[in-house]
Amino acid sequence: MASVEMVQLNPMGDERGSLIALETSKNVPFDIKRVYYIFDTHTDVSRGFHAHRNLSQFIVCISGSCRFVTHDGATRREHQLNSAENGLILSGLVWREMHDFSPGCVVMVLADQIYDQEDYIWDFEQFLYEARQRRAAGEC
Ligand code: T46
Repeated sequence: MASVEMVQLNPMGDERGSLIALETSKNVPFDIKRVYYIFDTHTDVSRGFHAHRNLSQFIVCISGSCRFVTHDGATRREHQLNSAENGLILSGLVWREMHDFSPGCVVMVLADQIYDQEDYIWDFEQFLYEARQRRAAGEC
């Protein structure tokens, strides 16, 4: 089942500032096996341009902003990631691209699988083909 969902996170603030906790089963809907973060991206480049066959991710732009594009095989969506108080949850077969990085943008990603190069689909037509196959099989 492919799914793309933007969620609001609740900061626990006091006079010193803000803090957001991400916890499995509380606001992260999977067991976290890997965390990575994307930073120092040049503002004139785009990233991603692939899908994953078996991966769920929780994506938070913790500083700066970028434009995140998703495609679930039927619908293309654009998401402005510009707040540490928003999380983008992707699961199932979802194409993703990242564009328009601001200077100093930091994107943190929690994932339910360890890194596996074999999980990537780099070709958009192949992605659409596999997404259609899954839909025909009633998987999404
Ligand atoms: C995604 C978006 C948001 C690793 O060694 N371990 C890792 O866990 C990852 C994610 C990457 N790498 C290596 C592989 C490449 O040599 O780091 C290099 C850059 O990775 P990649 O080209 O996949 O980065 P992005 O920014 O295009 O995409 C990444 C994730 O791969 C992807 O799953 O959803 O961030």
